[in-house]
Amino acid sequence: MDTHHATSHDLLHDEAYAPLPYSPLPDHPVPAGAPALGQRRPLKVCVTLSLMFLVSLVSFIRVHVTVDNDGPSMEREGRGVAQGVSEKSFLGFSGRRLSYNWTTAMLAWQRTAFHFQPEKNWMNDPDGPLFHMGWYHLFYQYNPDSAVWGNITWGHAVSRDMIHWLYLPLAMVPDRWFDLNGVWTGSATILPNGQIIMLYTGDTNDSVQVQNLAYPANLSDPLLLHWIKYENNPVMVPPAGIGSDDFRDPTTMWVGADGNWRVAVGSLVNTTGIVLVFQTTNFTDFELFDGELHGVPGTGMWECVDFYPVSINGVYGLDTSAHGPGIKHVLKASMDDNRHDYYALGEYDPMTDTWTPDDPELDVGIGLRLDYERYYASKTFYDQVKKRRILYGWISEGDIESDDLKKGWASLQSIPRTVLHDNKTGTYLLLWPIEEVESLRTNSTEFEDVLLEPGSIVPLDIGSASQLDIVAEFEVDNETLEAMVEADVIYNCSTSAGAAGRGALGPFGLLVLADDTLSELTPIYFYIAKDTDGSYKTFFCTDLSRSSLAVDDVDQRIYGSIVPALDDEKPTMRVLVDHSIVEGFSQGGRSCITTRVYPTEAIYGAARLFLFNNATGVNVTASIKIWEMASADIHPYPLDQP
Ligand code: DQQ
Repeated sequence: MDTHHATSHDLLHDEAYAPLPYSPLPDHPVPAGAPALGQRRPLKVCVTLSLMFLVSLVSFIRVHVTVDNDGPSMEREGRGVAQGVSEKSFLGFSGRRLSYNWTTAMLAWQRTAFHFQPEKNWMNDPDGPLFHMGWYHLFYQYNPDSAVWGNITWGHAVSRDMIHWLYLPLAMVPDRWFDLNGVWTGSATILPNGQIIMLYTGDTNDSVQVQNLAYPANLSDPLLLHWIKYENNPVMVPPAGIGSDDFRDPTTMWVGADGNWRVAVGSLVNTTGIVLVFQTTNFTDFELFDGELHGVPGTGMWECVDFYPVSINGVYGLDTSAHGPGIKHVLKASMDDNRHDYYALGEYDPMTDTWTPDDPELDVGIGLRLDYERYYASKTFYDQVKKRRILYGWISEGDIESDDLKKGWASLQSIPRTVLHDNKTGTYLLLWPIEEVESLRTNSTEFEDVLLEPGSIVPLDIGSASQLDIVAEFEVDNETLEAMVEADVIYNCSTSAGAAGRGALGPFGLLVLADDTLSELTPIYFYIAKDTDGSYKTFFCTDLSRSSLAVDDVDQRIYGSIVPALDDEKPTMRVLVDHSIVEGFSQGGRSCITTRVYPTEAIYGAARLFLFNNATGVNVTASIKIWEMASADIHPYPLDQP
């Protein structure tokens, strides 16, 4: 492994500010010991962001005018909604469904190198993840026929490490009356005797959502190739008062205080999202409990509920049935109304089978999110080998459906994330890419103490930047910070002008998937707001408004949230770039932002990485380490070979 080191002195110098428009400065002598930063292109470039601001403003206005002219796209109904599940595609902003003139090479670049995706066609929710006889199994919502949602079956793949994958034949297809309109989402439970119980939602021949039981035909098959659907399915039907299309996505089961097994199912009453709980002793007969595990008025239908314990001070994950002192329970639900995954920490009472949030203001659907952009229908499982809880999430496309049909595939799974209780805040979870992804790290380059003056951009000459693992730490000049009386008290990532909007203490961070001329760039950044009482808020945001020149086809919004950066913490981020996906994690995984990015210029060898500071009033110092990432090995399992 090759590691380079550079310092701010290597990158910045007196000629830091270039004239507009952006034009890299001519090359300079490279200080002894510095990396070969200038070999591929000019070395020391630091330009004002004024141009960036103007260009952004123009494109920002253009995007918003488009929305105003044509009406918000979400008013139009797309795939899934009529069938009783949430919208499955990005509908575009214009409503005109214009398609950019993509070249084959542009579309080919969008396919990822180390994220799980099927060989072709449509995928959505992760289903029934589990570990069995040496293999991690992933099932997923899959359309074998097309790159759009429909004809939903269970795709199946196995992996030794959740990074390199082998595709297996379809696990379950819609072939019985109780799932004829789709083998929808479900979860696995491994019983103490090793039996595997799979509960899933079937959309029946009459479009009623029911819960079905399936189990492996041969438990001693490590690949779990064949699945038997229980003959007398369904095992749960919509109870009285519950709509036939508001009853879906059973969780992994857990053992209650009486020794019986429980399962939770998401539902809706009026506009209140709720979780129903059933109990069973034999996995074929289920009895509905009176009342609900929990519900939150006004949040709409809860899809893909997940319910699991976390250890308050532990470093390990917990089996789903664990409860007692030192344990909190996470309740997560996917909001059908806004298609975001919300979670809350709280107390599970095993005697009443109810759950109460620690903070009612941070309740499910109104408080914290697992991720602040494109991340939905997520599901955890307990990895009994490494004693950790692992989270998968469905990453949908942020381009229009006709583009997906052109490229022949749609959607990814996130890099699996470990889930831990954040002991420092006590209110957050920490989500972090599984350690196995680090096995793909190859050449690394490190830049220490890079000074980012207000209005500067610093190119990081690391070669092509389409597959990266980046770890960055920022330090804001403390004297200026302390002296500042007030700055942007009411900041909000989504309603801000994005990375082009200049404040006293932000934005600063990274530009990923940018080209040399900055015609396309995706900023992922911090923004600090300071109140008159001396308190700070740190925001972690990403700005898609200039991520692609294909403006009519792709999502161009600005996303993000507050992330607690505690007194002894500097703003830190980790970013995984893998072609059309960028996964960002700040403060050790307290806040995550996953975006889909579709550049037309910043692709292949033209994709670049920059540091920037667009604050007006503060110097920022950055230390950053960047690894190139190898591709994962993802191909069909050689079933015909011995
Ligand atoms: N996807 C499945 C449903 C679930 C939805 C259908 C969430 O079971 O509610 O493909 O994306």
